Amino acid sequence: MKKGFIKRLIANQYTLIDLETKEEVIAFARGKLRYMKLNEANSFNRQLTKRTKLDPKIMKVSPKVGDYVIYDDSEDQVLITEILPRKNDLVRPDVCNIDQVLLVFSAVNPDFSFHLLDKFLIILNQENLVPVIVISKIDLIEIQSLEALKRDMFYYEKIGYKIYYVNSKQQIGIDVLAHIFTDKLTVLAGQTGVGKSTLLNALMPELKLKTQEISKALGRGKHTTRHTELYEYNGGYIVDTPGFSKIEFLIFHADEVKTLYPDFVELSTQCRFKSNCMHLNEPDCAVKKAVENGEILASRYENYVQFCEEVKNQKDKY
Ligand SMILES: Nc1nc2c(ncn2[C@@H]2O[C@H](COP(=O)(O)OP(=O)(O)O)[C@@H](O)[C@H]2O)c(=O)[nH]1
Ligand SMILES: [Mg+2]
Ligand SMILES: [Zn+2]
Repeated sequence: MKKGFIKRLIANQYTLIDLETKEEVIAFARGKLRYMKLNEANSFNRQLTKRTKLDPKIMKVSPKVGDYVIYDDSEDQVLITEILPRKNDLVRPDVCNIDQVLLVFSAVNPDFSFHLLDKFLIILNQENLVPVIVISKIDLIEIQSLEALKRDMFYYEKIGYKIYYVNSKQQIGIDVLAHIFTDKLTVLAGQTGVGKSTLLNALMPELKLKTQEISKALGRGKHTTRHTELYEYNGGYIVDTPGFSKIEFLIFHADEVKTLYPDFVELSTQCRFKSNCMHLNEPDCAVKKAVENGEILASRYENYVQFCEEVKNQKDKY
């Protein structure tokens, strides 16, 4: 029984890395669908169960980039025979087993938004994805404004998030970022124009060439050909296409929001109503107290209240 890791998919052809020999193997999947156990109630799972009547624990899916698979090379054509359980799963990009998401925000142009940051953090938390926050274009912001931003961002550092500041154009802050990719599969995310491509090029100057070669090799059909690829970088992998281009909640109940704010969860043991406290209008709420005395960033709480509203209002849509 040989195990491999899928690093590339072009049309129906998979490139595996054998886990033992580290050699590349070209493989195919017999038929289109495979069985897989989904162990978590993530949104991917919810989407599938909405559409199908199958047991959500056993689904038919195709292998995809990021999968660990069992393959059979006893015949001429190497076949993928089984997909090992996934720890998480994305549709755009079509990649699974992601270790971290590089959340890119620009300091300006577009302006930094705490609302967007908190929203991304909720969604990633819900999908069991670990964020690393990168703030780009620090060369375009006044020094005082940058210091004010860093002061606010210190709150996020305190509650456990990693934050990096870069100027990708002049390669500033890139060196310290480089080590975070080792042994990990990383996806980039962030609004258009925040500097994701520029950051990737700063990390991998050879990348531009590579993407050009690939589109040439794929020719005109590139828009219709399925193509997902991982780039090797510093002992890890980076996904070639950014994710979360359209970010929307897949939260159906307002009381789920509080479970996705780890800082609030920790404090809720001190709320009168413990984990039942919504931190909105309840008496003796430790979260509201912490907001009042400045221990919780005011914008973080304001966004929380807004998200609860948003989730309540979207109910009509479903
Ligand atoms: N001054 C400055 N400009 C940047 C930086 N990062 C990106 N840009 C510029 O911002 C614009 C959008 O960057 P791009 O990488 O295409 O953003 P993407 O849409 O997230 O991929 C481009 O004009 C970049 O040159 C940075 O750190 N400093
Ligand atoms: Mg881009
Ligand atoms: Zn509370």
